[in-house]
Amino acid sequence: MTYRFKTPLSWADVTPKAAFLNRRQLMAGAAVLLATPALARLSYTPSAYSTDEAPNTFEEISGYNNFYEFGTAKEDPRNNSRAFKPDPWAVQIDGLVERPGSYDLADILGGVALEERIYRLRCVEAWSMVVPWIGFQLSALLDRVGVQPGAKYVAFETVTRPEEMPGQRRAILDWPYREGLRIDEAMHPLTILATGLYGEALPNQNGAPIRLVVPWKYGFKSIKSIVRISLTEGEPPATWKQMQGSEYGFYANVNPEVDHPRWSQASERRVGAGLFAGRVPTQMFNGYADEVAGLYAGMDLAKDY
Ligand SMILES: Nc1nc2c(c(=O)[nH]1)N[C@H]1C(S)=C(S)[C@@H](COP(=O)(O)O)O[C@H]1N2
Ligand SMILES: [Mo]
Repeated sequence: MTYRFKTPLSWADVTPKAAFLNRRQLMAGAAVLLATPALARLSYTPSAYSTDEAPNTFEEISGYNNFYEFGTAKEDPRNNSRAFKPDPWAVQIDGLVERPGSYDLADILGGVALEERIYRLRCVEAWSMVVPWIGFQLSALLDRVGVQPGAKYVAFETVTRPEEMPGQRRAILDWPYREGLRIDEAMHPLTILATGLYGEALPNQNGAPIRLVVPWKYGFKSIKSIVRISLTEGEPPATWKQMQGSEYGFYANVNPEVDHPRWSQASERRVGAGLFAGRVPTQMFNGYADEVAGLYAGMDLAKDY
């Protein structure tokens, strides 16, 4: 990692590692932290939004990925992303905003407080993990650039760099990868932009240097390596919906009662859980129903999947 984050807190201001270790006396988590002391650490505070479930190991989180820009096999993103350069980085913010422009990542990070958010991640393919993200609420950034009253959606775009992303040299998807949220979903406190995990800058394969995380939705909504955020009036294009709209909707809320046309969504395989664990039941809104069910009051979730 060659780049540094500018944060309002210094490392001495918080004791995230101690807090982290106290919270989970798990040898697996501790071993990962202790095994990587050399890398630059980010300053952050713990969050009440974190789950108490045991996080997956760094090895699992950074070795089993979906990031088709680097290939479609789970090990491709790690193996094929070594030449990707997440620094320097800028995000264009435009559309229905008061202060549009190209924002350097350092500028964005200078105005936010990083938090650790330990979230469940549920892929539409019916596997899941628990990831200790480092990030900040998307709402903090949107408030800073000023959302105009007419904005009803937020659109996101991944970087286009076929020279660094071998998957983009093939027509696997309609590049660039695009995703979107309704404005109330984007402003929800659970919705974050992640810049790290396990206390360190994001590995390239996890969407360096900045990616979306929306924990109550299927993983494909959590778009990686973002270079553009646009506030729009109409529903923005979403890559998987455009590709196969009968299987992947705009909302993509985790829902054990609405099956994928080709497989059940009632249960999931927790990656790395071993032979004993088997499958665990999938929870409504991935376990975040108390926080987000109200966003969808009156909607038919089988129709607006
Ligand atoms: N740009 C981009 N973002 C992406 C994807 C992708 O292929 N390209 N895959 C999505 C899918 S399907 C999932 S499950 C998550 C996986 O995130 P992870 O590899 O960090 O676990 O990233 C999402 N974001
Ligand atoms: Mo996914």
